Amino acid sequence: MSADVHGLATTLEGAVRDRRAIPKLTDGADLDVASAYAVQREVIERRTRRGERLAGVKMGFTSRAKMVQMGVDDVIWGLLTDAMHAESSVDVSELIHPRVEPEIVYLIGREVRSVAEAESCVAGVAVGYEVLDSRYEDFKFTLPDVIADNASAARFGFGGWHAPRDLSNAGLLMEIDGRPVQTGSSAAILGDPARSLRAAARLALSAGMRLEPGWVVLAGAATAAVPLPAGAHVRITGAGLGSVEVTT
Ligand code: OOG
Repeated sequence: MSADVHGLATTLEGAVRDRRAIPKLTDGADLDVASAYAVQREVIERRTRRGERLAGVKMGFTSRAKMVQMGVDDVIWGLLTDAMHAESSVDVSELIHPRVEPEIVYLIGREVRSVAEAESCVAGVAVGYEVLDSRYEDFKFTLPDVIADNASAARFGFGGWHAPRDLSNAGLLMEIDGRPVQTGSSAAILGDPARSLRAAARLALSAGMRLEPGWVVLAGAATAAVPLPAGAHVRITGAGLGSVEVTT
């Protein structure tokens, strides 16, 4: 691992602080997937040292629509902190060029000690949203770039919790200002978002972590992401899961 993990973490933090997109890291540095995860971890550890708490994980590139949109073809993860949890409004002036996408969200009720028990550790499911804000110019990146950038994670929210259930084919609708902008099915998430949950458990275990009680797992978008302007009212509805609304 020859990448300057600390220097690259500082570069990414600078983009967040200045709300200014930067050229992708691989333009100037040799970055493989392992070093990219080390950069991601460093940025998150700096946040937790400043008092933020880990709140869960997000999965990325779990759907064909997203892989095609972003030109990437591997499942990745990012780490969420409580400061990214947005409840019902997002101040887009704090972000660079935000996009929003619908999500299936799992609530972890019990520590996940193995991939096999992941589903039995779920306490609830909800429909949610994720606001992505790539720190790179034009949302253009390679796989190591987006991993280092915590899978573009910026803000997230979710609706009311429902009892765990089969989500292998739940319809999802995203509306902005009352206009439908994306429709899809949870089946687009690796065929069943439960697979994404198991992948999250596997990635956590291989990183020496465990999904913890109270954490959320964002299973990944079922549709492409759309630009999120100021003054917007977004509603995401999931069949049988109610809806979640967010204003900007
Ligand atoms: C990376 C994040 C991808 C998803 O749901 O696939 C992601 C990006 O597109 O900027 O969160």
